[in-house]
Amino acid sequence: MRQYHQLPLVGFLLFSLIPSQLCKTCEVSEENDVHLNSLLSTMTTSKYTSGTQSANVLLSLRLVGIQNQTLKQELSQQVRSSVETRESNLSSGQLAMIILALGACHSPDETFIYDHHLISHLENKFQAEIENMAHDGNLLTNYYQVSLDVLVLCLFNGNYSVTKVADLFSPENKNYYLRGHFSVDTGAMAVLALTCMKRSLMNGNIKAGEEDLKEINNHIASLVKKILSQKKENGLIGNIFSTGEAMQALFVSSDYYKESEWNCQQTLDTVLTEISQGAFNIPIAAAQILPALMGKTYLNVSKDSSCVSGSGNFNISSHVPKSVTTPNPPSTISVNYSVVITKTYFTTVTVPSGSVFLDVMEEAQKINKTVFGFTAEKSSWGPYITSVQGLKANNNERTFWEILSGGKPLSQGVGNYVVHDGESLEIHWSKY
Ligand code: B12
Ligand SMILES: *[C@@H]1O[C@H](CO)[C@@H](O)[C@H](O)[C@H]1NC(C)=O
Ligand SMILES: *[C@@H]1O[C@H](CO)[C@@H](O)[C@H](O)[C@H]1NC(C)=O
Ligand SMILES: *[C@@H]1O[C@H](CO)[C@@H](O)[C@H](O)[C@H]1NC(C)=O
Ligand SMILES: *[C@@H]1O[C@H](CO)[C@@H](O)[C@H](O)[C@H]1NC(C)=O
Ligand SMILES: *[C@@H]1O[C@H](CO)[C@@H](O)[C@H](O)[C@H]1NC(C)=O
Ligand SMILES: *[C@@H]1O[C@H](CO)[C@@H](O)[C@H](O)[C@H]1NC(C)=O
Ligand SMILES: *[C@@H]1O[C@H](CO)[C@@H](O)[C@H](O)[C@H]1NC(C)=O
Repeated sequence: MRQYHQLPLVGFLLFSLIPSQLCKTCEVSEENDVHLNSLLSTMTTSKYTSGTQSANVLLSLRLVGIQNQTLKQELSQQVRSSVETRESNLSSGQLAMIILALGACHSPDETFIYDHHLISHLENKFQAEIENMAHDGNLLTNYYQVSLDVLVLCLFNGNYSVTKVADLFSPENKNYYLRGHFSVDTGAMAVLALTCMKRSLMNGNIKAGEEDLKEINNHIASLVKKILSQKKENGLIGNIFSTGEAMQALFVSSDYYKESEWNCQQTLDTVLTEISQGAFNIPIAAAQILPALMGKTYLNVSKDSSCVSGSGNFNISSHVPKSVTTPNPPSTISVNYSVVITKTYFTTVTVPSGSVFLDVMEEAQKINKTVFGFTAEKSSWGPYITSVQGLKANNNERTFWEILSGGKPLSQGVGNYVVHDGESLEIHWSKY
């Protein structure tokens, strides 16, 4: 039971650091701290293959003040080399996330940002997004990334037009919606960006008309309402993977809702239960939930804060709760796999138990390459399906390959979703 000795420290830190107006009743209690250790252990033991993934994790570790220098050095090195090898190919949001991670606190990485003119590169990439939007109503990427852009330009004193941003972020814009549903992740990132702008305006750091401030206030109010409307019975907001970002948005916007409208403790309890069931078993998922659990938000990024004297000065335990294994699972399972374009193509695929969606796709591809052939790209969340039967997803046309089970969209990607015997899996040519 040695690994539990640091628990009271974390409880104490959380209690003393979360300002009371933020999240009054949210406190990770002692017996639950082991769940935070499992998040840290996921981030510590993973192999990092994408710059964005490393940046998300580095940002998270720096925000909560994790002390593992070796890990932070490694991540910082990967993030910097992703800039050096492919700066011009990074999307606007990828570059924004990289700047956020490198500049999260006062460290030598800050020099890298300025030596490589990353802020002015971001200004240009953001400008290109706006121009594409004016041209055909679509961004080069998505609203989540443009929100990241604005957040970073705001935090790092980049140049942007407040009026243009205020217009762009109108809550009625279709880009907040994916597949006809309000995207909580996107709305939350927009609230963080707008709140940063609002604070800069109020501090006099940037100048803008009275009208702009009013518009920004209205946008925040409306987005907060939409985020809260996605609150589920168990306290999750959107789904489990958007909840951390929604919590961050709600922390910084407490003036826009009544205390009775959000039970933070209930949300926190459900998240902790999900953590213990292994829901955040990939590093980027762990990275996106951790700051909120420690009462931190991306607005706490500051070049004035020290990288070494962090708050989460606790020991990482490698102890991970064992997941319950079902007794004698069948050694192979069969699923029905379909590709749906306008016509449906299907087959039965047999895979070892414990296989993921991607394994099924690979088996099907062996059966008939013409019908089930596909391509995937590595991304920060794992493999992303880019084409099936040669038909490619396209941002400008808002098309993508959607994955479903039993007719319901999955909330994990093909590399992580573990399939079950008798399941009906589908990959659908869809629009978002
Ligand atoms: C925008 C978005 C999309 C867009 C991406 C295209 C576009 N126009 O940008 C669309 C709508 C197509 C999409 C699709 C899917 N998405 Co999505 N998406 C997002 C969102 C809101 C922002 C991503 C982003 O730009 N990040 C910032 C940039 C800087 O990072 P990036 O790594 O360069 O971003 C790229 C990848 O994230 C990739 N991507 C987007 N979604 C997903 C999902 C998976 C599993 C993978 C591997 C990659 C991937 O597209 C981004 C742009 O190129 C995130 C929210 C979040 N919290 O991250 C969800 C999110 C990543 N998506 C998610 C999911 C589940 C999916 C789908 C699997 C849904 C489905 N049932 O089909 C599919 C992917 C299927 C496939 N083909 O492999 C989950 C992932 C959870 C998890 N544990 O894996 C998230 C976290 C949303 C959530 N709260 O549930 N998505
Ligand atoms: C720090 O991170 C490294 C990986 O970079 C890992 O090998 C090591 O165990 C971590 N240290 C602790 C105390 O967790
Ligand atoms: C950028 O992407 C293009 C097309 O994907 C590729 O040909 C080129 O080599 C890439 N450049 C860099 C610097 O990564
Ligand atoms: C700032 O950006 C605006 C356009 O958004 C541009 O007109 C202006 O010249 C820029 N100012 C500086 C100092 O770069
Ligand atoms: C984080 O930011 C909030 C305001 O957004 C502030 O009240 C709080 O003091 C900050 N916390 C730390 C530890 O910097
Ligand atoms: C972490 O663990 C080491 C060895 O177990 C101990 O010496 C150290 O004091 C601990 N640090 C904290 C902050 O608990
Ligand atoms: C598999 O799925 C297809 C398409 O949904 C359906 O028509 C077919 O009946 C299913 N086959 C089995 C064996 O369930
Ligand atoms: C693959 O499926 C298509 C369409 O059902 C069929 O025409 C073709 O002969 C199949 N190819 C092989 C190698 O089975």
